[in-house]
Amino acid sequence: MKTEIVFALLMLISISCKHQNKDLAKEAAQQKEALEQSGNNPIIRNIRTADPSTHVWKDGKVWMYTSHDMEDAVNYSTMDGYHAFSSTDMVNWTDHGEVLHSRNIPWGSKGWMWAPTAIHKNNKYYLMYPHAANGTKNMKCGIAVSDTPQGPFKDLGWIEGVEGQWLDPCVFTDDKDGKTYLYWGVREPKVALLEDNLLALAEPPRTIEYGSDNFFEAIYMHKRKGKYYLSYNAGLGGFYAMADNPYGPFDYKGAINPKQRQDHHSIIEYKGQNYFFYHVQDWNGGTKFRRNTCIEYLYYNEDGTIQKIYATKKGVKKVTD
Ligand code: FUB
Repeated sequence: MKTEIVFALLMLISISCKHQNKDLAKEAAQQKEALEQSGNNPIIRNIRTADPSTHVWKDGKVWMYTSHDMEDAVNYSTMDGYHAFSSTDMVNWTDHGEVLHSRNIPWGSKGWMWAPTAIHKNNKYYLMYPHAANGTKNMKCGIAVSDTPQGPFKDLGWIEGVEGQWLDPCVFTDDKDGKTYLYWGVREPKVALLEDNLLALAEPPRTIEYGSDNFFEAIYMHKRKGKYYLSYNAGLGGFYAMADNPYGPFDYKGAINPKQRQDHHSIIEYKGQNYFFYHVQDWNGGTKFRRNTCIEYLYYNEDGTIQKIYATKKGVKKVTD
């Protein structure tokens, strides 16, 4: 009799453990699913943001300038201004509001405020931006200045010699000699040294050799351990090439984030970790005209090449000091 009771008790314990294990597994799966759905990407949710240009300025914060997609957009013409955001932990972002609007650009059309780029130089903060000139769809490269990273930015006109159907400028200062270069172009990447005051090109533009023919738009330049990385959108995904100087020729390296509907991106190191900023088109009713900015970790291989990156809902974790 006693043995039967003990056996029955053991059976009960075993059944209850099995249930508990099942419950725990179910809970873990639910948590995983919830995390996937409500992870940290996209990082900005109060408005639609695209084309992130990201920087670590001298206040030690990450500053991000984005273009602004409208909720009812059916093309890119209604993008009418830039927003500035800052963060110290990659998860909590302060929206500093609109820092430049098309109404404040006397030479420009309403809307058409496309992918911006930014730089800190000569103790000022500058935005450079592709914008349609008055009454046309022809884009020029505007330049605006502010004493503070959060703006507002004041338009200073445009940079002569940088024009096109669209441009996607990227401004870059070489830490080797403090020289600043402007990269831009659609289907054909271009580069030119800028004057020290940034208001004009200091030389005729050069076409960049990058070892492939898949360049489309959204050029980006960054430097790490003496190597220059030219990255861009090739239509479906970001690709890159490396060189030992800012002009190239660059050595083609292939995809960063293959087969993904992403065009503009920027890359920074913050508190010892590398990050890839980009935008997606599929969040909460998103489209190619209603985009949202996201972040992923970026890792380099020993030889300096970049490991492939895939878009996640999870994004990146909060940085602690
Ligand atoms: O985001 C607005 C414009 O769309 C960009 O400047 C172009 O590259 C295109 O992606």
